[in-house]
Amino acid sequence: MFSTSVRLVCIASLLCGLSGVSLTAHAADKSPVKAAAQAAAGAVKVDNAWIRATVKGQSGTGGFMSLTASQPLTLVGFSTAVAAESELHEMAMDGNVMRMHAVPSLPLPAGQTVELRPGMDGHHLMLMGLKQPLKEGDEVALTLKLRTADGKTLTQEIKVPVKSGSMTMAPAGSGASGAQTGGMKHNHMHHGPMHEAH
Ligand SMILES: [Cu+2]
Repeated sequence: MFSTSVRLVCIASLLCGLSGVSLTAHAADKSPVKAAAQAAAGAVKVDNAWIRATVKGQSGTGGFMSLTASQPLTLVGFSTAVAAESELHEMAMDGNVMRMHAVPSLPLPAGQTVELRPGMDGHHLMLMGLKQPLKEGDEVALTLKLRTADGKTLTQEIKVPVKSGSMTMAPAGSGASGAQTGGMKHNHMHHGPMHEAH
């Protein structure tokens, strides 16, 4: 079981969506900010959203997306009917171990694309206590909770497709795996057992 107060260690990259080796700095792969023409949809533009599919017995998974706010906003959380608990998570190296931990919020500066992505120094939406398996082709309704610069709370409904764990944003670690991540194996995540460290 997951506990909100316990730091989780991501072994076998199953939970946190570590995929391949993603050492690139934020600036390096930041895509140009697209002209946010359609403002009507919501306070924040959501691109490339996906949730990692689960394997049998897996109770938590990650959600990833690019967020571009049209005004200064702070992502303060999210909710979804498919998970008992939802948190914003950040990945960080602790020695040679990749860990993820909850963060209270994530700033979304106006006009800048903030990527929630697998891998080192990335953030993700953490879905815990899943009430059902999530499989490729499913679609999950999420409600993003946002705070405006003047303290108002906004919510935004989005639909996020579920994709299999081997689907990555970064190049898969076929050639250059291992060394940079403390030797963790990057096998296809939907084949790996789930490990939970403490
Ligand atoms: Cu997480």
